[in-house]
Amino acid sequence: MRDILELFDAVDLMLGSGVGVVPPQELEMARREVGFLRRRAAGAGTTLVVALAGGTGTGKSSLLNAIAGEEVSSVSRLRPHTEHPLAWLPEDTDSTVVQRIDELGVTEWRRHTRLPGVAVIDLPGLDTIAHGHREQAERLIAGADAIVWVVDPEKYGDGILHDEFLVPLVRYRDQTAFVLNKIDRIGEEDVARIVAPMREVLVASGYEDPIVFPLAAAPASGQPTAIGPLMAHLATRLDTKQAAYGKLLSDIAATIRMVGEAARVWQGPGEGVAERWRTTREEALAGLEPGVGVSREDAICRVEDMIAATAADIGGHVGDALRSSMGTEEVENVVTSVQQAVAAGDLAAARDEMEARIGVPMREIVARRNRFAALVALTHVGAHQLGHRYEAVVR
Ligand SMILES: Nc1nc2c(ncn2[C@@H]2O[C@H](COP(=O)(O)OP(=O)(O)OP(=O)(O)O)[C@@H](O)[C@H]2O)c(=O)[nH]1
Ligand SMILES: [Mg+2]
Repeated sequence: MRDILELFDAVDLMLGSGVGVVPPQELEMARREVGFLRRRAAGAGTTLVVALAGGTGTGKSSLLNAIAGEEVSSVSRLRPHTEHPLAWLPEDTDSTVVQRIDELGVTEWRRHTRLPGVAVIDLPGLDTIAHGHREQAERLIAGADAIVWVVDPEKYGDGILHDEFLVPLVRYRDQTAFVLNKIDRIGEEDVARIVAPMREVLVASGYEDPIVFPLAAAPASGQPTAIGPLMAHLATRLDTKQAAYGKLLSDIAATIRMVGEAARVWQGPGEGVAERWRTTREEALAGLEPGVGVSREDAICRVEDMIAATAADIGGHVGDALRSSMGTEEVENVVTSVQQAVAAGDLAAARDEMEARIGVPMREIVARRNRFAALVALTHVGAHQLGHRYEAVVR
């Protein structure tokens, strides 16, 4: 794959060939997701969209204000406070990025010239929001290029936030940074005492080498403390294109894996299907020869068993399709007709008929599935290849 548009075209082709292979609901979901990712790709690499996420009251809005150097987001001692996401965008933000944020349902905007190329979205606390809003917050996190996860000395070990958000978001680990806020409330040695176990938990959950910025966005007195390293990380260390493409490609790869799993392409029949059919066909034909003494029922059973075994190997949607397209009645009809040809001494015609009515359609179903599996593998590899091009790790 040479560029991301070529990858999207290949993914579209793969999804197109997934009809009848992937359950319709999953296929539709993947189509929608890929459409969204395509639009996201249009502006990727121009503005870094950073989502501020974390529990309520950890100081996300305060952090945005500290980054902005002025009050752009309302802060309160009362919990929960921020109800709707707020976007802080560079004046010259690419229109496709504006459209992407708009599409994610963000209605509150502030413009800035302070940190060129960086947009920040302040989210409501993830542990307090109602179901519909939670979905929106999840989509904003998924739709951002990078995530800054904010904790405070009280909330750094929240098990629910960890299990429900940090664990599933681990594939964005290269685009995620952590902030331990409110360090003015604790002593310097306590900072290390919190950061060390916090990093350990994150490493255990797959965040290989988590970056943690201890700071105070809104200390009880004075100016924000130790905000510089985070600002520098956003402005320079987090390469916009690399972060954007890394996350985008990880999302594409995840969607490809999702449809692949829905179609069960990772397991399934290998080359054995053709061989198994040939053996079954010949045994059934031999059994139908007059005088052999093997009953017609036996031939039906053999064919049915073979179809059932192949359908079970394939599993899922395609397995069901195979089973229903070759039910007992169809097998009985074929065997009856084949038996007549065998009785008339025309073994070649009998074999042809078995081929035409069972072998060929069955192999077609399997081939359709295998073609789809190949496209899944091809696009998945393509996403990783492109990751190399952009020097981004695709998870
Ligand atoms: N001491 C201290 N207090 C802070 C700091 N940062 C934020 N706070 C206070 O923590 C409280 C919550 O801050 P917010 O910024 O509203 O928190 P939030 O994460 O946006 O909360 P939600 O909008 O409810 O999700 C406020 O009373 C802030 O003044 C800090 O660095 N030090
Ligand atoms: Mg807030």
